[in-house]
Amino acid sequence: MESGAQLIGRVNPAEGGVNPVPRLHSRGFRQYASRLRHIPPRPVPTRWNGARVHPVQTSLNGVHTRGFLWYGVNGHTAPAAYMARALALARRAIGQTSPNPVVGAVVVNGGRVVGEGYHRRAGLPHAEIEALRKAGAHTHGGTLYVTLEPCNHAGRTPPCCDAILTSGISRVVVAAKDPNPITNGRGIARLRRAGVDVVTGVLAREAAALNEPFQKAMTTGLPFAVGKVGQSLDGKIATARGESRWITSPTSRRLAHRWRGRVDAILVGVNTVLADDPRLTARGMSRQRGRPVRVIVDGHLRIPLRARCLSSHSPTLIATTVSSGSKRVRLARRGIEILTFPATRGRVPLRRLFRELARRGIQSILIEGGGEVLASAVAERLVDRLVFFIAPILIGGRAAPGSFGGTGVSRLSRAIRLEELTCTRVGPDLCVEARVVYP
Ligand code: AOF
Ligand code: ZN
Repeated sequence: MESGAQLIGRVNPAEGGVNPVPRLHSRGFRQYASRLRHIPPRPVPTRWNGARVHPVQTSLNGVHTRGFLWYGVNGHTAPAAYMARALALARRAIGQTSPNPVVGAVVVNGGRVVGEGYHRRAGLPHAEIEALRKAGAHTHGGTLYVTLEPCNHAGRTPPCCDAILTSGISRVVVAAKDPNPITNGRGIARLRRAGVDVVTGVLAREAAALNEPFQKAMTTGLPFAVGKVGQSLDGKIATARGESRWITSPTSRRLAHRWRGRVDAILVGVNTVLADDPRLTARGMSRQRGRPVRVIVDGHLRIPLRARCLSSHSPTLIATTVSSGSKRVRLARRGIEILTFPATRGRVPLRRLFRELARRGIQSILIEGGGEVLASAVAERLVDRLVFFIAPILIGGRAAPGSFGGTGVSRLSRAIRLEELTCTRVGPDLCVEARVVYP
């Protein structure tokens, strides 16, 4: 599944002059590429709803897919094509809707798109409502394509199922089930009971991938976390003297910066604040208010009061184990929120912190280092994906820190494995992205 890619965005030539041609010829990449080539095409129907259809190859959000999008002849368009449109609409709101999912919807009647819409922000109408409103009087007997199962509960907005039933829509095509326990199949069941023809599973994988943070938060109470590393080819994140700016190229850094625009929070350890003094903002990105939240893990409150991440641009949260002191008071006076946890082996218990963040509606986190925080987050099984920007330089030195600190694993059999590896060239650097598999 191209999941993390949805969250952090594929490396895309349109996004900051990234080299579009993967020039990697490592064994891993060759194996990956040949695996892709050997995926057998999925069986695609040649008829749908009485119309002859033919398969096409296409690319969704830069992710090459095959065999699932097909256009009909005789003026008919197959459901996956409308669903692809609904997914494209949903993508417009990535980074804007939390704690809600991104959702898109299209209303089709008589072979024509008569309305479309997407969920713009929590508290605003759901995607179906937007699309039905646009369709106006043309909903009767029509088909609604929606990327997430319609809700059947009154939350910040009334149940979408009610609006669908009143509108006279006769068929609803759903991509993915809503993982929210309050819906989870109930929306589909309600529509069916009322006599609506409900088709499920159209582009389900793509739709689920789009809302992986929402899915993880709903089902586990933890945010979806992506660890980002900028390192030399020999795995170092600074020299032995502590110099770390800059190892990777401006192109890589620009790309990484864009990802800040898509997550609910950016998390770093205090060592990164002391070494790099980053601002940790998503400058120039249109964002939901108060996002991304900056989270600093600082067990002993070592953060300098003049650190740039304490500026008022976006909210900052410090996770610590220090329960009193004048620094606490001064930080609090400046509006910095401090979360205090009982120390676990002298450190902030990250799992407890992550639970608290999810409780506050933070569903996606970009962990930007350093090596100690990343190692702890991986050791606590909190990291879902990793992205490495690897600069073609060697730093060396026994005392130079590596991208993962901590104590490491004692046996190779306990090594953390990475799956679904992709390698791309980003300017002069390599970008390796993968899913973390815990033993
Ligand atoms: C839909 N269409 O566009 C979205 C849905 O508080 P509310 O009323 O906004 O409800 C939020 C929940 O509704 C959210 O957790 C998810 O289960 C569902 N989101 N459902 O039918 C939409 N955004
Ligand atoms: Zn709804």
